[in-house]
Amino acid sequence: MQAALKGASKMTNTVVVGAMWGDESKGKLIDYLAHDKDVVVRWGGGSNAGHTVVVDDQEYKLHLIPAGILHPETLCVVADGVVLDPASFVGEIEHLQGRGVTCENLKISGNAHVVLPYHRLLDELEEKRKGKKALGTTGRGIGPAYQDKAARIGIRMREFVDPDLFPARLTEALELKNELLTKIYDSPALKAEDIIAELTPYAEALRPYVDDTALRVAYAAKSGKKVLFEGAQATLLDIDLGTYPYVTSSHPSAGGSCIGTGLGPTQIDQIIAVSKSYTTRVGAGAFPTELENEIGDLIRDRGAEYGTTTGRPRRCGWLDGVALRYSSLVNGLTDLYLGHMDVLCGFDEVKIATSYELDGKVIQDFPSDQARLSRCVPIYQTLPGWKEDVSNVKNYEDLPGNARRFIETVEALIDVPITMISVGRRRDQTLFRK
Ligand code: 2SA
Ligand code: MG
Repeated sequence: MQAALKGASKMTNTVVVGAMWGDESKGKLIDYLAHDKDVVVRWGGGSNAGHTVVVDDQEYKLHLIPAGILHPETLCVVADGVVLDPASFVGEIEHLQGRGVTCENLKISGNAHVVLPYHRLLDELEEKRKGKKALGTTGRGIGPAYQDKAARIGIRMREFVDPDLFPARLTEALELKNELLTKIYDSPALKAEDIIAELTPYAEALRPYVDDTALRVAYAAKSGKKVLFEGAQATLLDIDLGTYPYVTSSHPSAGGSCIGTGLGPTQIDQIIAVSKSYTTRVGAGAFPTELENEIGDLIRDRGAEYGTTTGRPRRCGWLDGVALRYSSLVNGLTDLYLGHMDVLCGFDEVKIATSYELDGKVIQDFPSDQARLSRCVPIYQTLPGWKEDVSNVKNYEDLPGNARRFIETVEALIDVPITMISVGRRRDQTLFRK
């Protein structure tokens, strides 16, 4: 760590968020932006996230480790707001190391909370209990882990890797969990000694990575280093700003990037959201532009719309410009990165929802609550499609006119510049407009 420094940084600290309900291919943009950043920070979520990064035709699937790990010089930080599943994290480190990726620059906040076996179990049991009202969680124990954090009974990484603290903390926490398991869910009690024995090897493996990351990030930024905040999940899954209760339990919107990471809001000068040129959602909850027909199926097939984490088929629909405008506003976006333009080619016409009809009235603004959103019917602007394959296009000007028209229509609708466009999964399939 460094001592206090005089003089200010020139900033260029960038936040990347998912614009809609996730799976926007943030990993590709993060990988691209990471090459000239010094620090990459993951601020929230857990192994419910999944980023696929393709480098030289090699595919890397990352869940908890920031995508910056593929750049050996970059400091990769798992910050306070993350809930970390030890087995999953160690598995990821081993997988990366097995493929020649060094994890020496990886740091985990001692304040990050641990996802324990009972969190996964309770996630599963609670979904079953809800039956038809299930949220469609990823089953990774995320909600129950954040519940314990908010209730101030969670176990943090620093305690987890300390053999003098963890057994007592776990035994204490388990008393309450066993009450829940046996009395509410009619499930057998768990034994503390079994969990301790199962997790001790992971605690040992993770101990060297645990650090005071907020200070490390703050000092790095102060000394002029550039920080990239890597969002997981997406804005409409934010526990406050999203489509509650069909949300995750963290803050994936841009504001969340400042919580527990070491940088304050004044130090962020670029906020980029990633959106596809259509919309997808996994799990339950309202989705006004969903296409439960052959067009939706075609988008799913062409876009390989299946979850990185759970393999679940994603619900697909036309681009929801009303939701995207909301996301642009509440994130304070400086840029939008529009992806999957290659998937959208081949249609005679393509559509963008520009407003909704709600209870007989036309509305322009996105209602983020489930009750109103589920009654919204999208009103579309229809545009001519493009048949040309765009996956090898290198310059914006060389895109088919109808593809450019689509992009410029979205841009006008959200009033945020679309500065980057993706036409394929590889690093080189990206067009820049600045
Ligand atoms: P949870 O498990 O408690 O966070 O689930 C609550 C809701 O949040 C949704 N959710 C997601 N939606 C899209 N992508 C997610 N992550 C993976 C990824 C997707 C995957 O980033 O690729 O692999 O399936 C993600 N994580 C949570 C979830 O569907 C619930 O609606
Ligand atoms: Mg994803």
